[in-house]
Amino acid sequence: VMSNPTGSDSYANKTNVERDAGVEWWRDARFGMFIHWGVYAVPAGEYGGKVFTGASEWLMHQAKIPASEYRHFAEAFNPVAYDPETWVRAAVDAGMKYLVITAKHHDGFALFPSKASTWNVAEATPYGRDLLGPLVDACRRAGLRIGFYYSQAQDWFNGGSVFGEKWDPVQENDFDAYLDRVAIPQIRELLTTYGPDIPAVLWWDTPSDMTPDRAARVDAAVQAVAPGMLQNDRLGLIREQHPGHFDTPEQRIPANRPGRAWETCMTTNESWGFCASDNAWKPAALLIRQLCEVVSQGGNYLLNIGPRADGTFPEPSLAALREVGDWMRVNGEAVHGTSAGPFPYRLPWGFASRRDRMMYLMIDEWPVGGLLEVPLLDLPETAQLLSDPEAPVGFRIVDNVLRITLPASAPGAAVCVVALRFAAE
Ligand code: JFZ
Repeated sequence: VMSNPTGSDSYANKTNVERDAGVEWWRDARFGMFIHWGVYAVPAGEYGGKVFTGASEWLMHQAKIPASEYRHFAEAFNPVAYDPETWVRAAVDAGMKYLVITAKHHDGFALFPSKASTWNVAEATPYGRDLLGPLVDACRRAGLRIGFYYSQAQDWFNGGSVFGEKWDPVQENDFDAYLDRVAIPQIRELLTTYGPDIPAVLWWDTPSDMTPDRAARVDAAVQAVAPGMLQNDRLGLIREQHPGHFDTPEQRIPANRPGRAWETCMTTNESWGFCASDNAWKPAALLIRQLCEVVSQGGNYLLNIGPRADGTFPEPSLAALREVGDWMRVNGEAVHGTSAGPFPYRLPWGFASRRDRMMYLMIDEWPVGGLLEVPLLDLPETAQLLSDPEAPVGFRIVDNVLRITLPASAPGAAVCVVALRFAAE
């Protein structure tokens, strides 16, 4: 229980099994969609005739735009083409099991109606109504879990924390007053408006100015309405006492850490929010390889989309999602419900995951002549290529190494999965 970080029920005193209670669905999911959406999709990384590269959701900060100017982007934010069913279908078809959306990012703009600040979609935009509710409903219908990203500390518009130098008088505010006036009431709104299991996750971020005391205050507000709420490690609590339920190594894939849940978030190009000048789209084959590597090390992969201001996904990210989905329909059993494979590092040919008696070899570098060497001493009962179950696959143990004989050349460009089934113990 996070509200009592120093008591006997503190995180530090819990076993890994206790720590994981409530996290099982999340671990089994393995693959989710991150969505960064807000009024920053209107300027899309451009201001005053200047193009800003990097994270477009940071434009207000990068270009030092005063709140009185920045609010004009909200007047142009009218996502009439927003159709949450389409978003959810894209996620489900890609093999994703959950979705995390920016309820409020660092620019302080809320995608939901809020009594705590008029800087929200219902009051500051011509669209004039909630964006989260319809998405929650679409997720529910599709059996997708939905989590909320909430920038609890940084808020450049409502008097919260500012990274580096301030540039607007609205930022000269008492941080504790901001927490009480905006952050905590909005968190309560998010936890009480959409139903008992919504959100499924709270995704905190960049806890600058969040002392452990302040973090405990925010957490107490969470626990009061949603005890046990699944949270990431970016609230700002003292790590040894309660680091949240999962780590969030960002844009990077760490080595195997059994016992501790974690999630790597990645962008489909280089920005999180929609950025008109960013054409550095990652090929689907790379996204698939990253997913495999994360899963092989026991983590979750949260793949980000930055929707346009009109409410649609950029075509290149839709194309990537479709390709990932094609791969997942064939190979998804190597991802969903699996845990880390036995190798805490990359093998010359790729990665491995496992579930019960199954082990999945995820091959991204086809071995010369199709001769795959796996440092294992157990002989499987069966070995099968998921993309071509009829293809002959030989296996035997030679010199303490499991040798698998595959077709001489790779059947396709993307990661190819060999499923091994071992005898019951
Ligand atoms: C944060 C945000 O500032 C950013 O806009 C985006 O929402 C991203 C998902 O999270 O940026 C970070 C947070 C943590 C690290 C790097 C960027 N980190 O731990 O390296």
